[in-house]
Amino acid sequence: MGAVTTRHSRHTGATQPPKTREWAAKPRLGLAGTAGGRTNVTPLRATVGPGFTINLMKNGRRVVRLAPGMYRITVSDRSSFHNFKLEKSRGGAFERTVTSVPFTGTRTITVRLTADRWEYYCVPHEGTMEGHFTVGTGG
Ligand SMILES: [Cu+2]
Repeated sequence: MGAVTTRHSRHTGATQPPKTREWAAKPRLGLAGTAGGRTNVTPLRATVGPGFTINLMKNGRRVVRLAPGMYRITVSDRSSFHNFKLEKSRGGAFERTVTSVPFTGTRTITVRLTADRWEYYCVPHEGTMEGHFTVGTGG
């Protein structure tokens, strides 16, 4: 996470020939979740129930803002009368019902979160069981 710097500041002596193909040749496309050709997947944890609660957490804190990228969301559904749905609420179309209402247990999805507004909610109780977060750079 954090800023990716492409500056080179290694000067460890004159014994090695200069590399000809380096970062400078790579266009920065702003692709989320990739840095140096590797894809980082950030784990998130979601809970729904017991009671009328729904949460999405990163490192134990409720998610308010995330950087664009790949995320692995583990949903712990602790109620047979709630479910968990993730949806992009602005800036694109995405809908994924991660757990069904009767289901209890754990489901994991891997998803690319792109910039703008997202929400998660329990379908039968949308309005009282929902959360929002923003995906974006900076801030
Ligand atoms: Cu519910």
